[in-house]
Amino acid sequence: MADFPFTFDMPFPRWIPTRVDNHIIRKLSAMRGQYQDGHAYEEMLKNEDTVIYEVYEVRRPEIAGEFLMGVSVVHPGMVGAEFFMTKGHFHRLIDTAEVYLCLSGEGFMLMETPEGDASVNPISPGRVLYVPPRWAHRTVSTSRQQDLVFFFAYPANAGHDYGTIEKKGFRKLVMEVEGQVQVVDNPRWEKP
Ligand code: M6P
Ligand code: ZN
Repeated sequence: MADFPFTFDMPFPRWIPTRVDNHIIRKLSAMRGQYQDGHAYEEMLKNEDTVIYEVYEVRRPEIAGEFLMGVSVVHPGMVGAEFFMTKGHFHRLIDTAEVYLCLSGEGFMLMETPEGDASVNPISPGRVLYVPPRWAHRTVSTSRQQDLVFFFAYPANAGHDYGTIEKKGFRKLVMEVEGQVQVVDNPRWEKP
């Protein structure tokens, strides 16, 4: 049976799709080892397993030719001096790209390749960001009050590879330094 075209809406101001097949809720406990300040992380977790981000997926069969889509919401907050962020991943099929459209909030997309290239792009409402094949990607929410919300689409057979990132994190961190949002080098990546 052939698939029929379909539509869904992302109503302002929350942008949550009217069609959601899977709702992922990622809490602090799923992020162990990712934040630089391990002490701040453990103290925060003792108090509450805070929701860091949520993904509203519009699922499709995980086969070549299909797209997976959805809306991600990264809540405002910090672990120590580091802003809330997604786990981040390479695609298991590393030669696959992804497209993002920022809908509200503000933040950064951290990206890097296995070869050591790194790119940090600010994102704000209306901005489209293209993640080319081979670039790992992580979103960071830097607003004090607002959720960072964005639409995404990527090949349905791409898959996620979290293991590589879990070892050392991304090469760059987004921190608050002297009251300012700053992108700094991750000390876990030694200098060349
Ligand atoms: C984006 C997309 C999703 C991803 C989500 C959360 O919305 O890239 O594929 O699942 O961010 O990021 P992560 O999977 O790294 O936790
Ligand atoms: Zn991806």
